[in-house]
Amino acid sequence: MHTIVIIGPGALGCLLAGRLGAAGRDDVWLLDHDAERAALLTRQGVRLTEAGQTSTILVRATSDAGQIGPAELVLLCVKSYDVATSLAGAQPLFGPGTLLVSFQNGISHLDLLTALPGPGLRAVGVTAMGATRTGPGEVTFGGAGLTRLGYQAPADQRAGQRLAQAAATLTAAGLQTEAVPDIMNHVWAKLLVNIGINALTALHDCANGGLLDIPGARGQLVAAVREAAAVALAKGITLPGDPVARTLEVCRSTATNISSMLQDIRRRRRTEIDAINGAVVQEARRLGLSAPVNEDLARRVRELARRAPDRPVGNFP
Ligand code: KPL
Repeated sequence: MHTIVIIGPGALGCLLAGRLGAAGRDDVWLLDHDAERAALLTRQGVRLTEAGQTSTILVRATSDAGQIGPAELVLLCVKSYDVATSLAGAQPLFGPGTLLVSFQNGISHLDLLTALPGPGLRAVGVTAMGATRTGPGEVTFGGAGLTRLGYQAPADQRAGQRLAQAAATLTAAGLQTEAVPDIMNHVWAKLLVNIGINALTALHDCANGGLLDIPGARGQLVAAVREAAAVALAKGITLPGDPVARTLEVCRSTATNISSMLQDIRRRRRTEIDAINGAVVQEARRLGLSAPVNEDLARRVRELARRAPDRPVGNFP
């Protein structure tokens, strides 16, 4: 039995904790910076709704990583801007044999992941699973999708085996997962979808599918994705298929979803704009390019977030 710690009880964190807890093969913990919520999660467990059926899975939650001690596998499921603080608070979990897999939107946290003190093995996860948090410890599993894990730089055989084991553990818990050698291509492929959808749904205050119908929105989406794809190509990233077609397809397949950025704006929470469109602008600069469309989107979302307290709060799940 291994110790597995999920950091962050958001939608993905609760889904992973619920599924790994239900599999019953490992000692599963949730690490939450909020001690009161951690106590609530330990009392009530994780409530996972799938295909209309809700099950409760008991997991142990704590705000004190010292209570858990060194873990074999740590899954970091916090927002990109919380990565540094979360890693600092999680140090007691890390030893030379600990594998950390970090799941965030965007790319701004990737350098931090390698630079900050932490575990011996550090990988990145990209998931296509759909999960929505409906309350503390409550999550609805909206759709199965492949999860990919990989190292940012080529790894040795032992590191490769550890990643394959982690993928097997998640797959055995019913979450189809693969270890891949080209994770950065997948990180960028997902980034481009978020580039095309998140900021624009926040600015137009619409569900993902709305971008296909609102006059002008589709053109803005195409311009933002094309511009970011040029940055990706200049960086040597290989994109699977046409990123514009893929983003439009995600608008269709998630037509009624409220994007995470629009949810953040409506809930008056910090957005991930700096990790998504803002990060592409930075990356473009590093490469001697410019990204005016994404720069403009990032500026407008930051402005919207500043004005958000005065806006009426719309309906959202
Ligand atoms: O990942 C998403 C997000 O909202 O952050 C998309 C794919 C846009 C789905 O809503």
